[in-house]
Amino acid sequence: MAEKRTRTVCTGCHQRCGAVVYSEGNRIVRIEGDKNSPYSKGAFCGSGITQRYIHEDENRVIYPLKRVGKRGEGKWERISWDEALDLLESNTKRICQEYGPESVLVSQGTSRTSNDWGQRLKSTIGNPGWNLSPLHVCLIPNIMPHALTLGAGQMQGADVARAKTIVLWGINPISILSEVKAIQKNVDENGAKVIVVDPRFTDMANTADLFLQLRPGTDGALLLGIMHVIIEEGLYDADFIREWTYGFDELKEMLQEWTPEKTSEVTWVPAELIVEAARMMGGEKPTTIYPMLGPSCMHSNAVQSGRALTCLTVLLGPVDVPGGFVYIPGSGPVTDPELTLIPADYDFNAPYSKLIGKEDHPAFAAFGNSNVPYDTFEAVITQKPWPVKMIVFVANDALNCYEAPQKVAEALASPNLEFIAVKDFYLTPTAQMADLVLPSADWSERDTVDEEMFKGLIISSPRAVDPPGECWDDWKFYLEWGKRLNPELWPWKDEREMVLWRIKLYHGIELTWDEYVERAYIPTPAAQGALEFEKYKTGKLRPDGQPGFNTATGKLEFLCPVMPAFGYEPLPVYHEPKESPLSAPEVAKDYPLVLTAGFRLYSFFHSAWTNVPGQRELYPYPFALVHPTDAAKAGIVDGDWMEVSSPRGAIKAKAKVSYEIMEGVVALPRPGWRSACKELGLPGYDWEDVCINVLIPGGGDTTDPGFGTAPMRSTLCAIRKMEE
Ligand SMILES: Nc1nc2c(c(=O)[nH]1)N[C@H]1C(S)=C(S)[C@@H](COP(=O)(O)OP(=O)(O)OC[C@H]3O[C@@H](n4cnc5c(=O)[nH]c(N)nc54)[C@H](O)[C@@H]3O)O[C@H]1N2
Ligand SMILES: Nc1nc2c(c(=O)[nH]1)N[C@H]1C(S)=C(S)[C@@H](COP(=O)(O)OP(=O)(O)OC[C@H]3O[C@@H](n4cnc5c(=O)[nH]c(N)nc54)[C@H](O)[C@@H]3O)O[C@H]1N2
Ligand code: SF4
Ligand SMILES: [Mo]
Repeated sequence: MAEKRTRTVCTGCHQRCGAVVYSEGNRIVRIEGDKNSPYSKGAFCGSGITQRYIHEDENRVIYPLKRVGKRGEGKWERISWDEALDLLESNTKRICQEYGPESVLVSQGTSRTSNDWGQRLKSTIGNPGWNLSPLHVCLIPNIMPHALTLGAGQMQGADVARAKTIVLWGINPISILSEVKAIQKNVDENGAKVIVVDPRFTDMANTADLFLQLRPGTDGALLLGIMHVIIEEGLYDADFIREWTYGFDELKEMLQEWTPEKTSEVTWVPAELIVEAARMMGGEKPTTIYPMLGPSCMHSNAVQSGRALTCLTVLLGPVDVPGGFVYIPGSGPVTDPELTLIPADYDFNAPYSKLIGKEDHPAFAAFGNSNVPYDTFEAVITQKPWPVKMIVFVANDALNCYEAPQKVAEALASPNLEFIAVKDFYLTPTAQMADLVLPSADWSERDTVDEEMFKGLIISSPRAVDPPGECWDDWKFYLEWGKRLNPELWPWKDEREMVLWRIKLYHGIELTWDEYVERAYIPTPAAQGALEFEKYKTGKLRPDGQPGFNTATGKLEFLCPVMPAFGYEPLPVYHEPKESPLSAPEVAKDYPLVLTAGFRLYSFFHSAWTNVPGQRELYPYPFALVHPTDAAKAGIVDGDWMEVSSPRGAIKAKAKVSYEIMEGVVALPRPGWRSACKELGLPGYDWEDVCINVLIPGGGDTTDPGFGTAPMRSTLCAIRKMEE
């Protein structure tokens, strides 16, 4: 049989590596990295290669399944897509009519396949926005401070390839593999310095010039301490600060108390390292800071830590220079109103916007455009502020994703929730609670790709093989569901038409399908724009075309006058995490260790792929990183099963006793080890037994005030050896 070669894109994670898939008939025989990909340049990882396995995995759901027994009982009947769409259509229409569109929610996990088409579907229902998603903990708490301090609606803007000093702040090299290459090249060729700030000894810490190991959740304090030294030692550009920033004197005043000694007490970072870090950052400039989830996404003080981080970026300015913080117009999620059907002036905090939790967490409504997850699951149970009657989960294993899964489980089991659909590859813990399960095509089996806008390039992603059974692309699913609700809003014949229409809409480029596939990596106008610098001098950062920044004052804001509207101080004030040895000494008596839950592993994407032998081999069991001193105190040795508990509950994990984590801290990795791996004879585990979020509080005053961010990376826990 002739071998077919297809160049496409792996969407196994957000890297979007170029892939070359070789197939025979409908079987994948091997996969290679695409050397022509401008990002991955031929690199490819084990997770991407799992595609071969997933394509043929007999445990996949490959037909629509309807529940026939009681909810959660595991009795299913195969139905046709037509019947599945009938069920979706009738429930959507009935519930919208009886209770209003705000009673129908669509939930998505991390950005996977169809952010914008999902938005269009929600607008079609009449309930616009992201609806339900983990955006309260995933990177949007980074975007808000960037937008407010810097006037840049970006996650970050680190030009790591040209910086002289690179600060990797709470970022896992796993999540930025292609940029790691650029960093290494910069280090090797230009002698760039690297500073790593993380409670965990990451792979980049290994070769860094300076490694600051801090107590989780104290990033805000460390940032203030570093800024204190920078100002004290005059390591900033006074002209730039005078001309382009707002509130410097107030910041300076506030920083007075943040001496290296005080900062050290709070953060557990030695005072001399704080001084050294400040000198290194303020010395060889441009310095660029690259943050991810660590500092400002999963703490009760997340947003103010993010504010402090962006203030340090400003203090290390000028910004928008090669090697510094760079403004990339047009980057970020795709929100074109013509596609999402959300009007450009739609205000998610206005009375007409029906978002659960927005009164308590107005910043999340404004920047996350979503219902607050915990409050939403609670609303299912209490039916307040209004009943939630239907949730469709697309690429989201809610029981393994959100804080306090105990509450999620209660909601999913509640008869108040009249209809649950899950679209996934597998019968996940969440899918097992569904009324309808919908089979899904993975990247080698579909013609669509999302997120190309993030990279400023159009990347074509044709299918290499056909999906098994009746697995549908998520785009096709939205198209067919949308047609049932309002065909005028969904005029396309198929996904390919949607792809081409979208490219024309965003980029003004008209292509045929063959051209699109053939040209592969197509530069967009936005990609050209990224090469310009100091755009604030030429009015290119503001909608009114005036010089300055797109902030309330037109300047970079150390003092941010908009913050109080969201319930925060205008300066980046440090607040202790709400459950820490300092803020909750009573709790700390029983739970003396600080817990950070969720760092990424190479072989798994969130809860997925613990069934795949090549991936599971690397991390066969749920585990926790424990410092040797803490392990010894608890009589635990490497490989012991432990109970890790918090005031919310307990899970089990094997001890990985290692200096990788700092003393006094326990770190749990993200996956839930939910699936058995039959080839290796390794079990799957119930979420009640191993899901890290069992330990995390939800709702009430446990979260970041304006944002509703759950403190997944800074609470308290205890460890105890378990008998096998
Ligand atoms: N404690 C703690 N909790 C966390 C985190 C943490 O660090 N700590 N991280 C949080 C973050 S940042 C995020 S983004 C969330 C992510 O949470 P989720 O997005 O829910 O996690 P995943 O397991 O990636 O995805 C859910 C499901 O999508 C399925 N899937 C994969 N690709 C596709 C596809 O193309 N189509 C369809 N239909 N299904 C697909 C997978 O099989 C999986 O079951 O978790 C959050 N939860
Ligand atoms: N292989 C793989 N890749 C992934 C994912 C995956 O599940 N698997 N998930 C994807 C998703 S949705 C996201 S959002 C990104 C996340 O990407 P990252 O944020 O880069 O990855 P994490 O490992 O979640 O967290 C980054 C670092 O934060 C550290 N950390 C923990 N607590 C603290 C703290 O209090 N302060 C500081 N400064 N650091 C802390 C952790 O030790 C970790 O090294 O990864 C994406 N890429
Ligand atoms: S899973 Fe691996 S190969 Fe696929 S995009 Fe991510 S890093 Fe690239
Ligand atoms: Mo995420």
